[in-house]
Amino acid sequence: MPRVLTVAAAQLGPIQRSDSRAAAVERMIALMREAKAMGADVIVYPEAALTAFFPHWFISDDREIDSYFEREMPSTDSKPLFDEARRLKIGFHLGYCELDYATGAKRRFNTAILVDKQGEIIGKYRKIHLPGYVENRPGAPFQNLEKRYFEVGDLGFRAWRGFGGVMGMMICNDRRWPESYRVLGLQDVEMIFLGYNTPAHHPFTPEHDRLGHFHNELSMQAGAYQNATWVVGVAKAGVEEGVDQIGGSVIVAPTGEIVARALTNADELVVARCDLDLGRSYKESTFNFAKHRRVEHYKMIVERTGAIPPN
Ligand code: ING
Repeated sequence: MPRVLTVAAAQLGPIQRSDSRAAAVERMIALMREAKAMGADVIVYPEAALTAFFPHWFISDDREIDSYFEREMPSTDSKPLFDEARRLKIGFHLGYCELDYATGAKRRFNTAILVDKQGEIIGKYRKIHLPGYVENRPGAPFQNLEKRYFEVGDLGFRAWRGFGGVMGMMICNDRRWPESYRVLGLQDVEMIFLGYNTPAHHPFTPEHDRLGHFHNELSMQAGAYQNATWVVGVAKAGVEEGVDQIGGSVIVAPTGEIVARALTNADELVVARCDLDLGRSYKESTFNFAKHRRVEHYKMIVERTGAIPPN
């Protein structure tokens, strides 16, 4: 019996600072209803889907920074999303900014959760690869202050059983790092959900601008193929607080092929029927890690120690 999951990538257009969380949730619920009508089992929302991507500008006031974070999940504003998902019996992946007090101290994370069709949180991930920098760079047209506003995720890359398969998560810049996929691949992941906020312009390396979409797809197609897993990448797109962000949401098969993609930079649903067994033949042949992968024989020093590998 094939394990086919109908997946809806719910790309969002910009969310401005003046837009309320309630307005963002309303947009997400509209996409959720459309996804359900198309038979979707799970809907995937972007990174930081409840608010504007505030790491793009400098905020000095601590309380103002905290205003972009959720103190609990479901939060008051996101509860309607959980309620509607439960009513429709559809699962979802949601990126949001998390305030955590579990250790007694206040900690801020760039977080994502996976919620099953009963509205229960299956798993949580906190972004590990934080791009950007800590100190404001006033000369730049916009910032990336994720290293200032977030701590490095402390939950690792974990896979969970859900939706009849093995599911994993990562967030945005994580998709550019092969380790993110491989750690999940070593857990036999079959589908990875990720959201992103990716500017079209790179202030400090403008020569990279022309390859933004190529690198977006390359990263996810390589990760999918080399770990025989589905990858669902979902953008927050369009001009958000003056920063033009790429769209390009995609659903990538374990073969590395893009099976569906967004055509706009607005709210847009991208739907595909995903056979969770499609990666099996690769996991049993080309990417049979037990048979072919030889970590103990890799002569290169994994950490950048400057050592020249023996010839
Ligand atoms: N954004 C960007 C991303 O990784 C970036 C930052 C863009 C880094 C391009 C390097 C190159 O897609 C987030 N939020 O990680």
